[in-house]
Amino acid sequence: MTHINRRAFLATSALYPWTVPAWAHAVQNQPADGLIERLREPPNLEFPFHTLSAAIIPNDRFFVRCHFPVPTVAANTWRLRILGAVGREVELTYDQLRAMPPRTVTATLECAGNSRALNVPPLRGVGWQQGAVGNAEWTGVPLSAVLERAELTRQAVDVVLEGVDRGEVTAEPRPMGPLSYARSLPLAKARQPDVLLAYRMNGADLPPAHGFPVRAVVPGWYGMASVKWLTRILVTEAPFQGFWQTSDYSYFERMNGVPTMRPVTEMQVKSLIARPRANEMVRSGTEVRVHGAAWTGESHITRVDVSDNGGTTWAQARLAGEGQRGVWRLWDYTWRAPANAGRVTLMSRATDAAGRTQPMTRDTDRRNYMVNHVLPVEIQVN
Ligand SMILES: Nc1nc2c(c(=O)[nH]1)N[C@H]1C(S)=C(S)[C@@H](COP(=O)(O)O)O[C@H]1N2
Ligand SMILES: [Mo]
Repeated sequence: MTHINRRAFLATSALYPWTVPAWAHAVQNQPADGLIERLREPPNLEFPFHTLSAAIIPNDRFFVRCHFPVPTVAANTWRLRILGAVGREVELTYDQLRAMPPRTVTATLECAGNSRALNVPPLRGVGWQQGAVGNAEWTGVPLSAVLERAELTRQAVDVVLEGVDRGEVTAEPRPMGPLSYARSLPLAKARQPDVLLAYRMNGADLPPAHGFPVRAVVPGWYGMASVKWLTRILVTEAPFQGFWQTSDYSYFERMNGVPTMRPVTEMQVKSLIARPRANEMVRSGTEVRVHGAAWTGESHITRVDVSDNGGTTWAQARLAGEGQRGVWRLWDYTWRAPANAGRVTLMSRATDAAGRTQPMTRDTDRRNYMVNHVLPVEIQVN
C-alpha cells in the first residue's frame, strides 16, 4: 500500500514538486469525527477538515492551539489592566466588561502554521494539515471602547495584549525563564470596531481552551493575534518587539531585495478542499461534489476555481453566502470524474476582492508560516 502510494507520489512529484504524498494525509489516533491530536500537552488539536459541513464550527470541534498549559482562571478574580502610554490606568472586572455595550462579530481564525505538514517537504513546527482553522461567532466589547477609557497618550503606537498563560520556550533567541504569551496590534488595527475582547463563542461562555474568561478576536489576522486568557493591555510608544513577533511568528519581507524581519499579521488568501479527501475513492464517470472553504485577510473572497489537471485549466466554483471581510466562504463544485480509472489531482484556488490569488508555489521567505499556496489533493478514480 505504502509502496504504491510512494510510486504514485514520485510519478506526480516530477510535474508538481509541491504535490502532497497521499500517505502524508494519514490521520493518527483519532475517532472519525473528533479533533485530531497533534500534541496532547499542551493541547494542540486540529479540526478534521473533511467533516466541514457548515460555516460555523461548533465550540467542541474548533481547533485548539496552545503554547503553554491551559490556565485555570476564575471569572470573579480575573482582572484586565490597561497601562503604559495611557492618560489613566484602567482596571476592569469580568462583570464591568460584560456591562459594557456588546458587539457580535463572525470571524475566521487560521493558525499561521496551518498546512505546514502538507508542504513538501513538511515545514518544522506543530504538524498541522488542513484543520488549524475555524470560524465562529464571537461576542464581546470592542477593544477600542476599552482603549478609549484609558485615554491613550499621543505617543501611543502599539497595543500589547498579554495572556495569563506562562512557560519557558526553547526557540532561540529567547529570554531566560518563563514568559507569558503576548502579541501586539498597531493602534490603527486595535481601533477597528470589529476587534473584540470576546467573552462568548457561538452563544456560550468561552470554553477554557479558547481563552476563558476573555480573549481578543482580531478578524483578518492569523490566529496568533487573538490572545486568549487576556489579562493585561500594555500601550507602548515604540513598535513592540516581543518574542512572539520576532523570534516566533515572523517572516522575511524583501525591501529592494534585502530581507527584513516582519511580524506575521494579515491572513493570506487561501482555499482548502474538504471533500474528496486525499486518497478518497470516487466512481468513474459520476458526478462528484468537490467542496471546501476559502478565506483571506482584510478583504473578502470573490472567486474560487477548481482544477483537475494540475492547474492547466480551471473551472469556477459556486460560492455560498455573501463575501464578508474576515469571514470564510464555503464553496462547491460539481465535478465529472473521468471515464477511466486512475489517480487524479484536484486543486482549488481562491481570489479576493483586493485581486489577490493563491500562488502555485511556496514563498520560502515565510519560514514556517503563512502556508497559502495551492495544495493539491490526490484521489483515486475507480
Ligand atoms: N494566551 C494565549 N493566546 C493565544 C495562544 C496561546 O498559546 N496563548 N495561541 C495563539 C495562536 S498561535 C492561535 S492560532 C490562536 C488559536 O485559538 P484557538 O485555540 O481558540 O483556536 O490562539 C492564539 N492565542
Ligand atoms: Mo497559531
